[in-house]
Amino acid sequence: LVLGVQAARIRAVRALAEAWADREVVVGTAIVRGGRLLAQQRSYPASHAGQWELPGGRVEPGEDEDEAVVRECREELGVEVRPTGRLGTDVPLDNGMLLRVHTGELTGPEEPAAVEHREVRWVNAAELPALDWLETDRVLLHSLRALLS
Ligand code: 9L3
Ligand code: MG
Repeated sequence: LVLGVQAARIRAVRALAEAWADREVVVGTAIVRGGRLLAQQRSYPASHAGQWELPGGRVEPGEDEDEAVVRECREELGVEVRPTGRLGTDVPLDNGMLLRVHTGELTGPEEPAAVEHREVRWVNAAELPALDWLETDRVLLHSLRALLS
């Protein structure tokens, strides 16, 4: 009986892990330069307009996460970024996907621009908590702050 219960537990944990691993990923990008993090202010949807987030978006079919980071930073900011690693934990999104944050550095001469956003801003560690972050991105503030110190 004990072994049966254990086996059932193991199956349940494995099923949960697989369901989690199957979730689609939205990448976020933590770009740091000179002790400041690049944040962008959303202009849509209305429910999130005015709130701040890390640049990024859905990983498209056939793309890996690094490629999604590079593409999203081009589309949203008009900059070239080199992905350098991962930051913090995955954050579950309301739509069933996972927000997964990568770190990156600017490699080109372009300055980030608010292409489809309201504003972009370089923020230091002290300014970080005062921004009205999306709830999902705010989860990562401790990790983001550590990146800046
Ligand atoms: N999202 C949350 N935090 C972020 C990003 C880039 C995205 N840093 C959420 C907002 C949307 C979904 O992920 O619900 C898809 O993002 P987008 O394609 O609207 O950027
Ligand atoms: Mg986006």
